[in-house]
This record gives sequence, C-alpha cells and structure tokens, in this order.
Amino acid sequence: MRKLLSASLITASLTTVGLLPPAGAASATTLTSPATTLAAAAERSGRYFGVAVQGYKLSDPTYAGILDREFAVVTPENELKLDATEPVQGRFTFAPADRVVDHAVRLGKRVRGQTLLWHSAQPSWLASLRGAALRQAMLNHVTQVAAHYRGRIQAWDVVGEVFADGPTGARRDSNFQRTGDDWIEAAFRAARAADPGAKLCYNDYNIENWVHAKTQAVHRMVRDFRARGVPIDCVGLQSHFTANHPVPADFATTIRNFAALGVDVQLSELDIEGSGATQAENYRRAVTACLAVDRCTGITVWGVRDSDSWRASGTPLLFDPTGAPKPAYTAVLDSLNGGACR
Ligand code: 9MR
Repeated sequence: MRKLLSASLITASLTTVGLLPPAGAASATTLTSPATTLAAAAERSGRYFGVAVQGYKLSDPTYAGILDREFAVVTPENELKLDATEPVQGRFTFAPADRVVDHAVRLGKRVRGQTLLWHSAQPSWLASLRGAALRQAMLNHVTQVAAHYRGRIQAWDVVGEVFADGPTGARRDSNFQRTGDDWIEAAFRAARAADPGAKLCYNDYNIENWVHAKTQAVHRMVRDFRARGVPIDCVGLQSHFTANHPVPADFATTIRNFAALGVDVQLSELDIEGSGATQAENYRRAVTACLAVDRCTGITVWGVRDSDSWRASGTPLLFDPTGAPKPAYTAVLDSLNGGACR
C-alpha cells in the first residue's frame, strides 16, 4: 500500500509539472516514440522535409512510394524552369509542371516553385532579346507563371544564382543582369503582385560558408531589400556539398545571420557526396545546423535515390538505387528526432 501510494504521488507530481500526460491521454511512450518518416520527424520540430521531383518518374512505383511516404514538400526539379514553361515567347506550357504539382497537392503535400528567373535553362528566343524588350518579357514571364500557380505554390524561388563565385562578391554576368541592377527587385515585385499569398525566396549555391565573399554579397542584397521594402520572405541555401566543398563549420552561423534579417531560411537543394558513416555524419551536421535556428523552416534534398541525382556518380542522396534507405537516411531521421539514437 505504501509503495502504491508513493507511486501515485510521483505520477501526480509528474503530471502537474507537465512531464506526464493526464490520465486518459496517450501514454508517454506513444508521445515520445521517434517519428518513422522524414516528413513526420521534421514536422514535430515545426519544419518540413522536402524533395526535388522529376515528373516523368512518378510512374515508377518505387520512386513514387518513397516520395509519398517520406516527404511533405515537393520541388519540381526542372519543370518550372524558363525553357520548360515558356519554350516559345508568350506560349506557356504548364502540363509537365502541373503533373508534379497536381500529384503533390492530391497527396496533401506543399510545393516549392523553382525558379522563375535563372541565367541557365533559358529558351533560345529569350537570348535574342535585349534592353526594354527583354525586361518586359522577363516580367511577363514572372507574372504569367506565378499567376497560373496562384494558391498552389507555397514558396517561389523568384530568382536564383545571380552572384559570381570568387573573391569579389560581384553580380554574375547574364542577359537579365545587363538590363540593370534592379532586375531582381523588379522580379520580386512582379511575383508578389501575381501571387500575393506565396512566400518569395532568393536561392543560391556556395553561400553556406559565412566568410565567403558570395555569402556576404547575398546577405547585403537581402538586407538592402528588407530595408527598402522589396518583398522577400526567404532565402534558400542550396547546400550542394562535396569533399572539396564540405558542410562548413560555421553553417549555423550563416543560417542565423540570414534569419536575423527577418527572412525564413531553407536548405533548398541539399545533397552531400560520399557514402557510409562519413556521409551520414555530414548529413547529420547539415540537419543539425538547420535545427539550431528557429527560422530555418525546412530542408529539401535534391532528389530521391542516388540514381535520380544530377550527379549520380557522387551518390549524394538518402536512398540507394534500389530504394533502400542509406546510413545517411538514418542519420537524418535520427537528427530530426532529436538525436536520441546517437
Ligand atoms: O538537377 C537539375 C538537373 O536535372 C538539370 O539538368 C539542371 C539544369 O536545368 O539543373 C539541375 O538543378 C539545379 C537547380 O535547378 C539549381 N541549382 C543547381 C542544381 C544542380 O545543377
């Protein structure tokens, strides 16, 4: 009796301080058991876990099975790029992107759009335009595509990769850049007008290391946009890592410094070349850096299986070509669950 009494007293006090659920609620074991998918584990920390999808692979049951089970957010890998959506000036082709977007929406997933304006993957008609004609075509593209997807795309990468690599932090030369420095803010304003509900992001690579000139240049641009009321809500750090370009030691600092500008931050195209325990540890470090910053709101990996990757030979993803989860998958899931299995 004495033992029983003290046990119930202990239970009562744990319930009072909120460590145990009240009687009748789900058991403590249920509440703390680790989530078993990337999407569910990320959601518990208030974040999303997403993936880049190639529409033509949706008919592959292994591919679609992993996508449907593990990921909450989808980025069409190529179907929303300029050459795909406006192959002929003024004639828009949405069917390939719609296939991915409709699949995601049907399954209750959210969509990240990538990219309204990029120096690469441009249709040939665009390359022949200059000056005011190019500026007008560019803004018309943003308006038409963002308006078509209004309400279905949660976040747009409006513009991507406008800074050059190297020590100067200068803008990359491109046809858009040659229309004047203000082309980026003009694009953000056009996107906001066309779809006021979508979050608008800037997206770039090699901006994960805080001390790099390119990182500093993007940070300055975003700070300037925020100061002048240019509508920008988020920054995507692509996060393509290799042995020569590893997850930087100051990754969380970079994420925190972007977030301090008042924008959300996402790891927008994460992949890390390698294999086994080393790759798993590198994934763990990348995920942990995001989890360290409240405004790091989500992570997208750039493909499902290694064989789906734009650099398949580097085996940079979470699933092997058979669809089996790799050690990197386990490390990511464990990190999202709070690292309990470490
Ligand atoms: O993974 C994409 C690959 O399938 C395309 O051929 C390529 C060109 O459109 O783009 C790749 O994705 C890129 C992304 O759109 C922007 N950041 C770099 C990605 C890897 O090159």
